[in-house]
Amino acid sequence: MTFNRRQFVQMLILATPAIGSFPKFAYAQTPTGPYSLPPLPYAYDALEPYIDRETMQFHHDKHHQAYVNNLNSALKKYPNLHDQSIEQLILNLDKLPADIRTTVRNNGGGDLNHTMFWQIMSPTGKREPSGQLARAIEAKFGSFDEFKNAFTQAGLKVFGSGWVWLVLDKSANLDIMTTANQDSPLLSGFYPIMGNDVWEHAYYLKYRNLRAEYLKQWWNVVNWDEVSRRYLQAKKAS
Ligand code: MN3
Repeated sequence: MTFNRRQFVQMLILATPAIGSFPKFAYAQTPTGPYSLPPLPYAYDALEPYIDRETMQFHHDKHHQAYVNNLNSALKKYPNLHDQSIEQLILNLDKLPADIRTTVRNNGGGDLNHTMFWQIMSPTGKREPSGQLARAIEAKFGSFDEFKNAFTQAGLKVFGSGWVWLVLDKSANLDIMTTANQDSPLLSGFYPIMGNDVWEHAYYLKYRNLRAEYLKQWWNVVNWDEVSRRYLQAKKAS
């Protein structure tokens, strides 16, 4: 399994001549550099009572902004990389100048992950998946509740800072995975359909040390229309 996934990523990278055209698998095109902080698609307090205004302000304006700033500052001396999307940078990490690899992994990952995170939450909308995504989740996990439970348990088990994900593999199969720090699932050949941030900065002001409660309440703000859109596009590209 691991070998196959590695091979797959290698294939993606080899198929990307000198950081050229973007691999088909990772369809999503974020803007090229220098990068900027995307505006939050709703008000800071829109996700209350589940995620509070202060957390959103700090998380978006301070934490996410810092990832963007660090990424731009690392790329400053490499103008030849400024036409790259963040997905391209992440998928081509091994080809980047050695002195910026870790910064791009952490801060490019941070920017990419958070840009998705704001979009896959919303104050309104359906609170469970429908259509093809709902059927795929049921086929893989048994039921939506079993999926939620498995995702929540995986999120609880992340030691330290990281993310829990629903991903799509190269054969268009869904799976749950976790990553440390700001690592994107793209690094290991999976496409992130949705992810929850389990860094303490995502929940500590409101939930303190109770990550389980945060993970449970987070289901109240998932934007299933956007998650479905990501699933269908990735599935088409896989
Ligand atoms: Mn975060």
